[in-house]
Amino acid sequence: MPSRTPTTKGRKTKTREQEKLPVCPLQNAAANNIRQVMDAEGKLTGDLPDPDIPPEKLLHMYETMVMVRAIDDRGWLLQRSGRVEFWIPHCGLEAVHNGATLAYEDPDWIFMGYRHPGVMLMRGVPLVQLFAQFFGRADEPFKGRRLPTLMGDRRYNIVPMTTQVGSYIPHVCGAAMGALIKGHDTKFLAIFGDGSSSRGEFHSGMNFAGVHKPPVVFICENNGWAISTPQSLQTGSATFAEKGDAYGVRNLVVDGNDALAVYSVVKEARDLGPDEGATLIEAMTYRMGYHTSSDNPDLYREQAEVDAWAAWDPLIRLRKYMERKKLWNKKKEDALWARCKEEISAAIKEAEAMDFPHPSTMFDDTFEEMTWMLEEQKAALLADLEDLS
Ligand SMILES: Cc1ncc(C[n+]2csc(CCOP(=O)(O)OP(=O)(O)O)c2C)c(N)n1
Repeated sequence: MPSRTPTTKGRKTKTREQEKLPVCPLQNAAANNIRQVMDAEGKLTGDLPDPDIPPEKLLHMYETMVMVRAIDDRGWLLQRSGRVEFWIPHCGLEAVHNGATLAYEDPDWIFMGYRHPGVMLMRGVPLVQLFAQFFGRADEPFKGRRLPTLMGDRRYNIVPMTTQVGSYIPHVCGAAMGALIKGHDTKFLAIFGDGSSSRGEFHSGMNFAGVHKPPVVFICENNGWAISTPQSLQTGSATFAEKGDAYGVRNLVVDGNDALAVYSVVKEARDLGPDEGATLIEAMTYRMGYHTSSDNPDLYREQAEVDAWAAWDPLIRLRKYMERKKLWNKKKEDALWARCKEEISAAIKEAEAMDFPHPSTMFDDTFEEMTWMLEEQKAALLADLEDLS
């Protein structure tokens, strides 16, 4: 785990009761009804069967997970050194979005959140395109006009998230319903955070899904926190998954740090027949890093909690599983990390050399024909820029 996990500085003294709390629910997965393939050491638990993913697919997923971790490490440094405006960390969340993407076929549509760069990489989006987005350069699908890590690309059937959390839950329902009505067999996946479950859109979407049965898998990535709001202040329910019961939506909780378990339950849900409808999967995981580069988690969470989750690192578990299968070893691991770092450096060099968008392009792509108000504002901006030059 990277060194930027919160320090102990300024922490409150814990009570004895807090000291004794089992802070990582994955330790008691069976008792908590959290579906698992492997334990912390990558050994089969006997709960879900080993999905026996073909080696080339498994390696593709693992290599992408490592790349995603390496991107997070570098992205943080780029933000701290002023080269990237903002950063949304995703360390610790690699198993959820990479495992889920592997369970989907390329023609399927994925509605992603802001902590899921592996969705793009698993689908074959070039690394330099990701960095062009992080650096706000003009030559990327959003023309340099979105916050770093708010990614997507319709050429790869990946829908970018709107910054309003949860707002895309009804959108995915509508898109899936459209496909169903047209008789397409395209499937849909949406990944959102636990904080989204407090939005009206979550409830509208679940109600729609229960009634109309669109082919959607909803993943509620429960990473413990929504900025500084813990699960206990987000919901009075024991799980986020069980909210599906109220709407007639099939639901379950999976170990979100177990890429094999995520793959298994998402694949099963994706492949359900047309009459079986949607599934709500709560992926139990943990945001190891800061909420964003503007956050300080030292102020609201305990280091003991972070440490307990570090023992369930999704990369280490999958690596140990692959070592047992004789698919992986230390030499390959070292070579992979070196390759990822090199490829990232090359992508940064290429992306930083690209042009920024012209400020006036902020008015483009809003209306087919620009309104008179926007025309006026654009003219005023151009005049100001002229004065400054
Ligand atoms: C509708 C809306 N309200 C508030 C915010 C501000 N905000 C940004 S991220 C965030 C927390 C979201 O938590 P969660 O859905 O659990 O996702 P996480 O960031 O933990 O991955 C909030 C409240 C927002 N983006 N959209």
